[in-house]
Amino acid sequence: MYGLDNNNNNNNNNNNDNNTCLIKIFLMGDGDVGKTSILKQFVDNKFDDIYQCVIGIDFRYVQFENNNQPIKLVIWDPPGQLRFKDITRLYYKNTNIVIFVYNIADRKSFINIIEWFEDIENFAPPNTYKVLVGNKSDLEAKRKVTHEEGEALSQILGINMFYETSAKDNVNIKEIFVGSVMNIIEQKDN
Ligand SMILES: Nc1nc2c(ncn2[C@@H]2O[C@H](COP(=O)(O)OP(=O)(O)OP(=O)(O)O)[C@@H](O)[C@H]2O)c(=O)[nH]1
Ligand SMILES: [Mg+2]
Repeated sequence: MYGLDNNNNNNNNNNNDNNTCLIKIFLMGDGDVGKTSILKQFVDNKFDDIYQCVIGIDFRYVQFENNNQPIKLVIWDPPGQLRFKDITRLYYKNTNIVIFVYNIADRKSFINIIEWFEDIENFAPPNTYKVLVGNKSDLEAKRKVTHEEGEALSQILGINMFYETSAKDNVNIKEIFVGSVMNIIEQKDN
């Protein structure tokens, strides 16, 4: 399930442990929704108010253990402006998990999830595990998308998991990564 392999480390790391499970995760969504902030909060436990424009596709490695099984995540973070470009499609061609991110205070970013989703349906493996994330949940006063709408969209699209998060306040950030990874590992073991 979900295209998971053991022992498929590439040459970008020095980890030669054959038992390591490598999981590829791809963040996706409009510019300014908070993809880089979510990744930074997860990996570094930090949040910046200042928006830093990233030109290329960035990635981070995270390693942890589950029942003595080393798990390595490689998380790809493309800028939203690289929308539907062949270059980004190359990265999600062999992804295990896609995290679709919108901003709960920006309705357009929510509507655009449908287009991001269609691109994944067309170019990613059919068994890709999908997560929908409504970020910036701390901006309650500026909310333009209800929690129910997020949940409904995830059901309509057949998305596996839905969360509202705040990269700023560190709400549900660990859950989206660890929760989805644990789910695909359980599926694999069954
Ligand atoms: N209030 C609030 N602001 C956030 C949150 N997450 C990100 N931001 C802010 O939103 C802006 C954009 O965040 P980024 O993480 O750079 O957004 P992005 O999706 O990576 O944008 P691109 O790389 O252009 O696609 C920054 O000013 C962040 O500080 C959040 O949870 N709450
Ligand atoms: Mg970014």
